[in-house]
Amino acid sequence: MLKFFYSGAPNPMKVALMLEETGLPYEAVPVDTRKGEQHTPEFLAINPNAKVPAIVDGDATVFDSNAILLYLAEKTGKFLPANTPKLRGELLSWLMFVASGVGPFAGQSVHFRQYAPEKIPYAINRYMYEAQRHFGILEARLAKQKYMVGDAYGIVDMAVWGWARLIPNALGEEYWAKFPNLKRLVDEISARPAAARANELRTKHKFKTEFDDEARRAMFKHMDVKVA
Ligand SMILES: N[C@@H](CCC(=O)N[C@@H](CS)C(=O)NCC(=O)O)C(=O)O
Repeated sequence: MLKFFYSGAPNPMKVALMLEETGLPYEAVPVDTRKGEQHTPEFLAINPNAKVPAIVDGDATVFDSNAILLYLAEKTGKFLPANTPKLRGELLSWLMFVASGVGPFAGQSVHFRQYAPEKIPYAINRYMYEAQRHFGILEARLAKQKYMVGDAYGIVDMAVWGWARLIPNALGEEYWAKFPNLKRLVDEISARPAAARANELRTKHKFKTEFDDEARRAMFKHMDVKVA
């Protein structure tokens, strides 16, 4: 059976949503990143980048959330647009845009706003600006069409859901007002039974909730190493 290595964080949750949407049977394997379980040799053999999510499906190992979304969509033939060059081009562009832009900038915005030991105005301003700029590009797209690619709900919408629902953490609660179409999409997806099941999954395993020294050492390794 397909194994899904996960935690309750945004990138694994997109994959949980997709697994629940497809109905594929899977075994959820918790990786408690606040306890450092992402750094074990067994997990590094699955994802050398020491992050969740990852999946093992027979002899296929896939890491990085949007790569997994595409793999599962191709495996099942579900949640993909029609296979025309135009829509395929849009699918790949938006999937990579969410992976390389939206996720990292929103993630850094959360980091500098909430976790960095010092509040550095330059860093907070840069990442909030970039996170807003990226969400604004999604918002403009969704003002023109209901879903991100083509005319049906698909894997790019799931990728967007993973991060856009964290807008209150990445930017602040009041920012929803700037992104009404993103909010519409997030609300629509969150109301789906598959999203409810994906959210429920994290309650099935007891992940560490404290963000203490052990968690900081496991997730912010740069704090112990001086490179600059
Ligand atoms: N590009 C990767 C990023 C994965 C990622 O950053 N995962 C976070 C959770 S959302 C994680 O595992 N953090 C633990 C750590 O950084 O040690 C993806 O899209 O899957």
